[in-house]
Amino acid sequence: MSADNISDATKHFVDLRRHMWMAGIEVDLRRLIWQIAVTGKYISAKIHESNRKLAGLKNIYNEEQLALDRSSDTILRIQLEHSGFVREYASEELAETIKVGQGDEKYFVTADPLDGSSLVDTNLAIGTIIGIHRNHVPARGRDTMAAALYITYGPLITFVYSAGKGTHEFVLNREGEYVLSEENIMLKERGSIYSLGGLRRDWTEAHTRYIEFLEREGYKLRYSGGFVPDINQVLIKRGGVFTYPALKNNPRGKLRLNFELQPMAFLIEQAGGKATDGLRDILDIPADSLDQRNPVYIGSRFEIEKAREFLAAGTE
Ligand code: AFP
Repeated sequence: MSADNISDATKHFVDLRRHMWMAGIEVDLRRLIWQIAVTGKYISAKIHESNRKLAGLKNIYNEEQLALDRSSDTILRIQLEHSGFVREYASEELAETIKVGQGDEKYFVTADPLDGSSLVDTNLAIGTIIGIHRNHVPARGRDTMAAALYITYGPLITFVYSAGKGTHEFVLNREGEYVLSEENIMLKERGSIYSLGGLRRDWTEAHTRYIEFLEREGYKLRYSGGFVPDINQVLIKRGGVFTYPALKNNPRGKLRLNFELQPMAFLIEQAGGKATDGLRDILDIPADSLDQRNPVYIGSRFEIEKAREFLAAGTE
């Protein structure tokens, strides 16, 4: 489906299910994506419930935060068990991949059920990140990924998905429907914002030179500390870069390949952008373990190519 198919006047009447059907996405995959979208509403309800409790119990915040991560994971796992399309489930909250199907289902799902949960008390946006694979995980993303999506819980709840036919955004309306808001999102060649993880004092020289280059070019700093809203910003503003680099004391960076980086790389590539660890495309990196971490530079093409150049020069 091309961006011209649905005009601004009519797109608010196209809901997620109809969009996936019109785009010709395979029936089991679109049912699974729909099931996850519905699950987003339950997780959002849990966040609201938890926030009310937190208001009066700030001193036990850490325990409450853990409970919220865990309950989001449980909600998601139960929904996937009931979907009938998922064989195995891997979650940032679990040490191992678990079986949720009978053994003949088509899909393998990875999840960061509630990314950025340390931001709940500040009322900044947080999110759920999902990867849908055709084979076992851990895996090299380009070999196995069928779809990816994230949900943002912010002033609005938005749902961004790609099943390999572009990247599209939906907004949950007051009637509880996900309606199309941005179809076939395409990043520009370059953007004007940068989002920087890690402490500056821990950056490598090559990374520091890259950031100084962006600063000379006039990039504006935009970092919330939540991967989902930070990536969403690059996508919706049509460009820029998010990076969580290799650090001097931690060369693998912070973010997890299977749970965070692969799904976002899939969505950004489908939107015409790029994602790299500095040398390889994120989707080309073999995953050896579930908790594998990698550095990341993700966003519009110009900034990611520049990151590659600066990092390559740094190793010469
Ligand atoms: P939490 O889920 O513990 O809040 O971590 C969030 C996160 O994994 C990701 O959403 C951010 O991009 C990254 O951490 C922020 O890390 P710093 O706190 O080091 O900036």
